[in-house]
Amino acid sequence: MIKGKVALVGSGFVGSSYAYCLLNQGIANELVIIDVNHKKAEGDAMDLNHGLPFAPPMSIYAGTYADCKDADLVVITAGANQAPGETRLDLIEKNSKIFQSIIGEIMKSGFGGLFLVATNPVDVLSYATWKYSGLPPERIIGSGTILDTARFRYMLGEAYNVDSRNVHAYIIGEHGDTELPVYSLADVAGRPVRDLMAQGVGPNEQQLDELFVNVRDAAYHIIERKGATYYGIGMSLARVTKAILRNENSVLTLSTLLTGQYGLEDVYIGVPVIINRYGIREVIELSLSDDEMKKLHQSAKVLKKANQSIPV
Ligand code: 6V0
Repeated sequence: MIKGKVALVGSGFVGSSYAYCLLNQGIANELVIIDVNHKKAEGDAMDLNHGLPFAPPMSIYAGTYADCKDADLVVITAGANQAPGETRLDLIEKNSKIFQSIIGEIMKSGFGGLFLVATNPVDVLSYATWKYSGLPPERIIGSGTILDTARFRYMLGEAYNVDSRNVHAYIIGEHGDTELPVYSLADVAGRPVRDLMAQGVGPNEQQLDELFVNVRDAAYHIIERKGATYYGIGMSLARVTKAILRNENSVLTLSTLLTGQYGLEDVYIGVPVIINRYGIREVIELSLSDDEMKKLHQSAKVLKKANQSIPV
């Protein structure tokens, strides 16, 4: 029986937004919050506990790495975020050092569950977590392009004036500047976007290109305005947590180790996967167009190069 215990490492903007979603949606039974700034973790735990009279029961407290021992899932959102103008890949040096020590501490606790990584650059740090933990790759999950896919579906929903939950479309590749939209397989309630375009319904080719650029650059646009992005990713991480704790076998675009799928290997990258309580059950291999496949390989090339700068 799954205990429903989550350990959150990093209670900044992203971590605390995630914790708030867990509480509101009644996803976990227990949440331990760990942060190098222990007072912040304590303050968040107190604040969240005061919402319990209005939410499903849950145990929330500030703790230490020893509390990871019996967690089903450790979610990592610790580390630096992008300053205006900074790319996600610019964060490798700072955040991989932080990860080296965090993962070591978590493994020392005797932890035997799943990791969900959100800190940027998320694909590189998921790869680093796999290397540092020594766990099987299916147990290390990166948030990958789940948020980009959500942004894509939201913007397509707006463009067609249809509920975004009836839009089926993926962003894959790096969670960052080389990500790509899979327009060849995108559909609105079963009607392919390409067919709709041919019928003159909804956005034309140029407008679809612009829509994707807005998805890809959304973080820059938000950071420019408010300094950080956190609600969208908080909800995305809660969605993954639900799929894991409730053993849903859901399809989400997450960062996973490829072992030959799409002709790629030894790289963590965002693709649709089936996820359940054991982690990544299966990578879904989409029938990409030649151009999409070329772009995915280009994105993987950038990530593989970045992986070389992880300290070992
Ligand atoms: P933040 O608000 O600065 O929070 C970071 C937290 O990490 C702070 O509370 C720190 O005290 C804590 N921390 C730092 N070092 C350590 C350590 N060694 N051990 C424990 N805790 C530590 O940043 P924010 O929450 O805005 O962003 C966190 C990370 O999420 C950044 O790398 C962002 O780039 C990344 N995001 C990832 C997204 C995704 O889609 N995957 C989306 C948005 C942000």
